[in-house]
Amino acid sequence: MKNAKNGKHEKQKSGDPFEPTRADRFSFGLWTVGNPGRDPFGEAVRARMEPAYIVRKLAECGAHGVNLHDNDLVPFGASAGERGRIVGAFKAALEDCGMVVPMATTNLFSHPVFKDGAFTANDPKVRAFALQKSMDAIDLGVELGAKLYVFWGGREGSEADACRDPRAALARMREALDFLCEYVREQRYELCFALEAKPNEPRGDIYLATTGHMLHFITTLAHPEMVGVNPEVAHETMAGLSMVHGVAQAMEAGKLFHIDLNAQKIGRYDQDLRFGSEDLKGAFLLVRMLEGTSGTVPYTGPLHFDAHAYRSEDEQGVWDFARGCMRTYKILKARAQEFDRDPEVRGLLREQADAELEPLMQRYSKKNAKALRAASIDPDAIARKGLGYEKLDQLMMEHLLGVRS
Ligand code: GLT
Ligand code: MN
Ligand code: MN
Repeated sequence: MKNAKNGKHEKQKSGDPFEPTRADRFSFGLWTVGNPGRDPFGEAVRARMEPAYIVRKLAECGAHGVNLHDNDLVPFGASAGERGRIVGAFKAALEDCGMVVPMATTNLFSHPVFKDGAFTANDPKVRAFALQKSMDAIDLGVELGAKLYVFWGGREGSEADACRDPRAALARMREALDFLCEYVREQRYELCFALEAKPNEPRGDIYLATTGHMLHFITTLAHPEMVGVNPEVAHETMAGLSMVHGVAQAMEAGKLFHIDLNAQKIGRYDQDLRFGSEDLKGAFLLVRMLEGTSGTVPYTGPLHFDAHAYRSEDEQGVWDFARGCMRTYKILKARAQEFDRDPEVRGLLREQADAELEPLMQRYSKKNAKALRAASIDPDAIARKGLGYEKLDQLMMEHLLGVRS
């Protein structure tokens, strides 16, 4: 519905506390709600939607942002004239709906030229083409107002591992990112990079398989301050890892620049399911940490849903899916707030303190080491004491199941 004062599309206030608003910073990719349901075994089940239409529908659902790959908007090989027309129409739609583009990225995986990777391909012409395409896509992202730029190296991997030493792949990846950081600096763009890991699919193995690998790799770059991570629930779960622990490490390092929220069953292909629809406990703990409801510093960046509707759905199912992602996030946030306010939970979580021992462990000195050695500690007495984690976890379950608030 159009606001009479500013003429922009706006959602009506419903009084429903879980209804998403612009202030929630929720975003979707054009490729997410626009996913036509094609998979390796079957054709598309939904028609293509125009980017401007997606923007309008996402705004109606309460999202504040829309993200894109270069070719989600401008077709591969489009002329300068076509690009200008398409980008102009898209900007007008954004303006009309009061929507923003928080993040942009490059499609370095669909065209067959990238069959051996992009930045890590053995053919220098492919690597050069990937850099050309990335510089153009960065210009596009900045033109649309993006402050973050994601690199997901979907094709940067191998099946026949003898084709290249993985160390050469890492060196090429570093060279490409250093090159693009310099490009951004020279253009004076206000843009940071976020690296997204995935262990496999579409390649047998993808280099830099997890958020942890990425965090170390960033320290080897020429401009580590410009580069952070974009962890995805599905990808960390595919690797059999805890998303919450990976995100915690990224937050602690000041490197959580962006996040891809979705859901995933362990041991499956990349499912990109509606946020919270699998592993509800993991989703709860993730939202609790992002929101800092236990008193820690919250994440304040974009909350991006990198997911898509089931293949069983028509267009209505796509918008049900989008609303579902956002509502579940907000419901989990409310549950996490209640959980961390619960006196019984607080009692169980009360930090154990030891005024004598803790100062001795904070920093090594000969004196501290001597005093620590002399301290009397009874390991058997400590071992006999239960920690109450069964009770704590059950309390969390009951908050989650809505019987305790
Ligand atoms: C692709 C992938 C996602 C990435 C996107 C960014 S594209 O859909 O599966 O995980 O985040 O390139
Ligand atoms: Mn995924
Ligand atoms: Mn992703």
